[in-house]
Amino acid sequence: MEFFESIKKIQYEGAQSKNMYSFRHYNPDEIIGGKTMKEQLKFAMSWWHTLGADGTDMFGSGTMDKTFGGKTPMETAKNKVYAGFEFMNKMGIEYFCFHDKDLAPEGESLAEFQKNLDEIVPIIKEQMQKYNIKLLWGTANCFNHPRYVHGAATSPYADVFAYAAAQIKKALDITIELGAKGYVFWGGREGYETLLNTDMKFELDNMARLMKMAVEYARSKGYDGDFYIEPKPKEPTKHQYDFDAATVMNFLRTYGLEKDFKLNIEANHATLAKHTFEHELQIARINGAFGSIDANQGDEHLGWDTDQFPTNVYSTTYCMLEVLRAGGFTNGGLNFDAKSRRGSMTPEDLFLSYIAGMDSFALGLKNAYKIIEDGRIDDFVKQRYSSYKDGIGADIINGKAGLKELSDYALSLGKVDNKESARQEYLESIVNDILFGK
Ligand code: XLS
Ligand code: NI
Ligand code: NI
Repeated sequence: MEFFESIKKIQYEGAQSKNMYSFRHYNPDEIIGGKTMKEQLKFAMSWWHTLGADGTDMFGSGTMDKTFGGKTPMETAKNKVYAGFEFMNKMGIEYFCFHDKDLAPEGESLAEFQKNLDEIVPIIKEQMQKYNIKLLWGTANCFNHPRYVHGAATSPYADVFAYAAAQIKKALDITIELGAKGYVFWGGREGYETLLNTDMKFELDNMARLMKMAVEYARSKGYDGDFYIEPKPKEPTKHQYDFDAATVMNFLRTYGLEKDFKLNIEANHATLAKHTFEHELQIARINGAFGSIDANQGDEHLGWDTDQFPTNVYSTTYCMLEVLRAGGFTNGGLNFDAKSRRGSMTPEDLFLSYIAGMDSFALGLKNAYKIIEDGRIDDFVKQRYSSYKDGIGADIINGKAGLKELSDYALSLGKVDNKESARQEYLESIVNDILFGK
């Protein structure tokens, strides 16, 4: 059964093409920076948005049919597998990501949920082999159900902690079974509404405890992939514990988790934290924790996670600059944690949205590589810090000079007038020339 009959496999046609059902910039086999675009970008489909989100919002019901012809929850779950793989195959997407709850209905009990998953996972496995498609990462949805109203690992109630642990164990089993190299923790309800009822230290300790259990369990099963934390400052809780990349690094080091965990940076979460996407990526990179990316974009005018498909090419360029500087993806990739707008409700929109996102990242990759090749920006930054190469600067770096020596040195200087320009506009013009010049 074909679910997207009207659409054929999406091909690369080049920038001149007016066929919107083609890639104009993403040419999977073209080499950029020593690797094919396909290897550099490692695109992934998000199961939840693509096969689940039906346009429901706070003020209205769904505008899209995401049942894929299923008459029962299990039939729908099965059809989603076939529809999802048909979609990925037509898009030329080689990876996907899931929450446990995206794959199968929860049923009436945990046992039933696990039984349902056991029925669906073999079908996924078979489709993965058929299409040569891989799992980028798995995760457990420990935030939707009312039992998680006060948190999962950070719930004050031990039974809830145990339930979350059970979900995570099963999600890890599936992740390992499907051969992924990534497992994500996004703490949807791990945060607080008011400190008046919250023991923050206790909750953070427990959050770390559950992560440690996950690492121990997965390693004992031979899992050698990465664990990721996905920072987000707010939504759904008022204050999420994984606020931003820097906060998460501090958490990981406090609890000795930094060897097993890296970061999964989402563009829209950076926006909510009032950081740029590239800021969050750079924090991850300079801390040796660059892992994976949730590719989407937010809206500067709105205060929530709009999860739009990324089309801002400046943003994809600065993102890919960070990815290239980090040496590229290893176990991670670019997961489209993005959904078509509520008004873009046809199956065609799904394809058009992914094409837009993939082409925008292809442009970003090409631009980022050009910026590095051009070299003027890197040279400028290098030059800017060159006073630390020799003389007193080198003494500071090598630990030869302390406050006493620096004081003696400064007294000998006379006036220090700093008239070195930071050249921001010049640098921004270089970027524009590279992006839009011929
Ligand atoms: C929500 C998050 C979520 C994670 C996976 O804002 O982005 O979708 O990526 O649980
Ligand atoms: Ni995300
Ligand atoms: Ni998000």
